[in-house]
Amino acid sequence: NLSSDTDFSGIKERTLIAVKPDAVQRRLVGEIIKRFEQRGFQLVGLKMLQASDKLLSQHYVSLQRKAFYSSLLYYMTSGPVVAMVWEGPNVVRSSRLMVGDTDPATAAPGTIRGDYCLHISRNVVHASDSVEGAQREISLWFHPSELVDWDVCDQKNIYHL
Ligand code: IDP
Repeated sequence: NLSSDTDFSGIKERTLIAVKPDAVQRRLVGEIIKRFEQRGFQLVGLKMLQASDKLLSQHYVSLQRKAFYSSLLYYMTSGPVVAMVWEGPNVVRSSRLMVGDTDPATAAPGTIRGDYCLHISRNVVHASDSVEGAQREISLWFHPSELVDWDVCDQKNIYHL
């Protein structure tokens, strides 16, 4: 019985995933989307945008005193980003595991960073690191009207309810 060892209470949990400018340039958008789709998560928001300094300064507010902060903003504004909201049980924790360590040098093979990049300052993807952080980031990047609440028709094949 799956439900005895896994907590599926947060089926409607959501996270912000962003394909960073290096990954857009390297045509990795489809590859990154594919991994979340194939895992069984549900796409509820998707857009391409040129992120502003204002948005990024709010997004990375906790990093403002870091030495790499200005180069991080330069990187993140160097080209378009594809921002997505994915939904599903434990999506925040699972997507962090799928994305891998912040530093690609220690990201496990099989993770997105472990498979597609080499340097911490060009690490291809963002994933929210907590449920509260995800809610904060989703509200920064998306207007509520841009998120689509829809039913997956074969949900019983993915979740044990
Ligand atoms: P995370 O993206 O894995 O959550 P954070 O510590 O929140 O990691 O850092 C945000 C982003 O800032 C990283 O994904 C990376 O792009 C960049 N970053 C973090 N640490 C460094 C560093 O030491 N040098 C350069 N860039 C860094």
